[in-house]
Amino acid sequence: MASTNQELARIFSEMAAALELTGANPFRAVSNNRVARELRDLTEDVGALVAEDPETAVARLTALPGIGKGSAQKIVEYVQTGGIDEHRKLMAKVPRGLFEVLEIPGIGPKAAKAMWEQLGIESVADLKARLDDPALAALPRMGKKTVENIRRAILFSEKTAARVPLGKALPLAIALRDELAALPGVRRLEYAGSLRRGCETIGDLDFVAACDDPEGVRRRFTEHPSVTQVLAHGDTKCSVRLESEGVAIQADLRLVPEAVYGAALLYFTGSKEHNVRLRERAIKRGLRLNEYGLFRGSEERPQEQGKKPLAAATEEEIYAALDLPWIPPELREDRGELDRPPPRLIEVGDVKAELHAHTTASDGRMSIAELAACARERGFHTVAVTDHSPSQVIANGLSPERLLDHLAAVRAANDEVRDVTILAGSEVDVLPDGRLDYDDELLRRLDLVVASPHAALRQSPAEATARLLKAIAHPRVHVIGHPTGRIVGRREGLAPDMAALFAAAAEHDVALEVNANWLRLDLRDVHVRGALDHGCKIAIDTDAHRPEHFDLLIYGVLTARRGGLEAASCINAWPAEKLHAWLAAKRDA
Ligand code: DGT
Ligand code: CA
Ligand code: CA
Ligand code: ZN
Repeated sequence: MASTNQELARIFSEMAAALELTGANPFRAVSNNRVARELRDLTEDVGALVAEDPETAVARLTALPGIGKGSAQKIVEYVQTGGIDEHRKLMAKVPRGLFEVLEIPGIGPKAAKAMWEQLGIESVADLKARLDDPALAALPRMGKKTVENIRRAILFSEKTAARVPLGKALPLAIALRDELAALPGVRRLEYAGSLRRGCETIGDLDFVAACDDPEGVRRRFTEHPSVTQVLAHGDTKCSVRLESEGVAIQADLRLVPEAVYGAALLYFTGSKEHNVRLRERAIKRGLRLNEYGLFRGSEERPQEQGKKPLAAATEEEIYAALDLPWIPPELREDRGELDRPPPRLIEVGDVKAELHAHTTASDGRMSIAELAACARERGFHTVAVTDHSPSQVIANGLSPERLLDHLAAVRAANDEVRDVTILAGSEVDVLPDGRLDYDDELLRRLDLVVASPHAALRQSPAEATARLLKAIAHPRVHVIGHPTGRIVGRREGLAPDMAALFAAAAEHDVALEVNANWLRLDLRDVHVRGALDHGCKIAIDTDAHRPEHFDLLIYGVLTARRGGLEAASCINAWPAEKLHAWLAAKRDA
């Protein structure tokens, strides 16, 4: 919960590791780890607790099962002085890099200690350099096979230093899920975790399954062609590393009885913070919630006492027993989702228009007719041609003359088709000072203006705010495209005063885009929430340059769902008449 707790948890974990590496009494390491775990799960902020009254805080902390007087006093010391003396002393004894060595799967404290003391290995880089040294394999409990596993683990961690983007993780997980779900005897099987919540990046994949033949599913999972290493192969949990089409990611599979599938799915979907809220709510009702179900009473592990849960088979019945409606996974982030009825979130099937797409006139690969065919295939009533403006030189942006010709071509193509309306629009650059890249006379001739920032994405927040406010206030602008210009995990983009943008967009009746390309997801989830709180309209567009880009829609929809978007606030989900009337009103104003 509060970051002081997490920071302290990290410090106690570090002390535990350092104690092990220096060969201290093992019980001291164990007890520090227990404190770390307590702190991680604690819902009260220890910072506030200590600030209020240190003595009460010590009493409160020592009442917790894993925290003794000494540890409680260290917690107070940290809050009052910003550090813990013992931690500083321990850290001075152990090289920093050894903690990273400990992170490598398969290397425990004893092994790391031996590498350090006997071979002088102080970092992952040192270890990498010694992988072929027979002295490494000759260390106690090491051996050639372990060294090979370490080598693979190091290579893998280099590949997965970054989290995997949603757009790479989802297709992989869907393929694996569908393959496993088709095995005989599988009753329920779904991906859970951050992926089910639609997060923009994914740490690892989590699957939950209930089946009659667990061994068959376990085998297919651990022997899957994309598996490069099996990390765990137990009765109820298997972990593997997968590599497929340039994606490297860990995947966990949990096998549970069908009767508790809902409880397991709920638990492993998370988020952790949402789960904490649910458990608190259960406790207030004299109940206990864990991955085996919702139980009466307050015992630690009621399932081990042979107790029958009140609810466990489905998520719906667990929420219902907590007097809650089922909450869509995308909202399970402890952002107030328990305190208001969940909205009817937008779905891919609600989207009936693509309002940001490129043709061969600028940097797209589709003709106008091909673009229209893609829209028709998806049952859309409208598609907008929005090629780039002149400033986008590399993207072959259209000069005013070329734009006029292009508009005529789009209108001619529109006259040829019956079932889809092809709108003549433009993706106009918002120049660094907020002016648009075409003059007002030309903009007036367009059915739709998407105004997007592409260059000067490192300007100051104040400049970015002024720039985007100016574009929003322009009377011809319908949509602000990818408002910040960020690229997930690679480019931060603009950092304008978002609340000011939302207020202005609501005032000027300008829609803000969720660009569905998984590299962008811009607006991001929390921005969507902020925009909706201000009464803004949202557009979800794929920014298609090729036919297959229409399939990116799901990522924009997931992001918008995380922000709480309902179909009514999404202009792409409006009926044709409503959308066309809204667009025309700006042009005719
Ligand atoms: P990721 O993998 O980093 O993208 O994020 P998640 O949310 O998938 O996290 P992960 O894979 O560590 O765990 C999956 C879910 O399992 C998580 O969202 C909630 C649940 N979970 C895991 N560990 C804990 C825990 O220590 N406490 C609680 N309450 N829930 C946990
Ligand atoms: Ca995960
Ligand atoms: Ca996991
Ligand atoms: Zn574009």
